[in-house]
Amino acid sequence: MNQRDRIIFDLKGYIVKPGVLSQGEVEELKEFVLRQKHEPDSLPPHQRSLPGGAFERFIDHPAVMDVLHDVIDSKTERIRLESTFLSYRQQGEGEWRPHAGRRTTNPNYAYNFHDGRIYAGMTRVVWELGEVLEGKGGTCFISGSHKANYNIRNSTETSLDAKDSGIWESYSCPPGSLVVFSEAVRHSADFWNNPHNPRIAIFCAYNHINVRHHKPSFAPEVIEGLTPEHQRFFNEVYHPQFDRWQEQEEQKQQYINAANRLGGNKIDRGLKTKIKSIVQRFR
Ligand SMILES: O=C(O)CCC(=O)C(=O)O
Repeated sequence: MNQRDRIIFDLKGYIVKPGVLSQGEVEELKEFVLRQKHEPDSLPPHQRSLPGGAFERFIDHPAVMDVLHDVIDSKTERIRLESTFLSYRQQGEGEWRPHAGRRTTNPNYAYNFHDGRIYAGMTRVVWELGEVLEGKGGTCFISGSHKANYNIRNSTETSLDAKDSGIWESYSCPPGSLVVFSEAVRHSADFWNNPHNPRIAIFCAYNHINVRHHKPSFAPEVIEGLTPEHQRFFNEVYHPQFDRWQEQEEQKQQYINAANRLGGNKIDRGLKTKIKSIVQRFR
């Protein structure tokens, strides 16, 4: 992320990156998710729901990882994708349901800043595949509320939550834009009111590999159909150091096998003793 985006994300709890995708990419993705919605049986089983099929390469799209590396963890192996869904709204559809907001120690979506960097928990990445007009149905935010000190969730000042309270923000953006927000910021869906097009948005919830907010609900065949690099985003909640131990164990075994093979050959006795002692040390 560039410094400007970092500052804005920290200040507001969300950023909008307009026009990240080309028109061709938007059309391809839109057509695909609408096919998943309307004719899933026309697709092979591993592509019938998100994150499968044409969406797969967007799991770790460079523009997404650029933000997540700065707000969740600098290492891709420590980032999980725990939920994806399509939000499709026609004119008039939607709801006003403010939620989250305020400082929280809940590790699922706590927002922290420490030692010069952001440590966000659950972070929503939204691919807006249609045009969004400000105040006409895009996600709404109370800017800065991820750091609010007063309890704005159960506030007696309920008027804060009214859409016309004057503290809610929204955005305009062209198709193919990215909206990224901390789940800790107070936000709400809205009623879609753009006469030109429906809302077609793909919502993704990323999190640190050590925590999870959502109950897992991905279709196993979809995850199995992804490449190993993408499957990694759907690992269980654990620390990736366990992967490294397993890798080290496997490597050790390979050395032992290679050394044993070598030791079986006709070679200098001194070298054989050396190999034996190395194998001994590995055990
Ligand atoms: O539908 C929207 O615009 C917002 C969805 C939402 O509230 C959420 O992802 O937590």
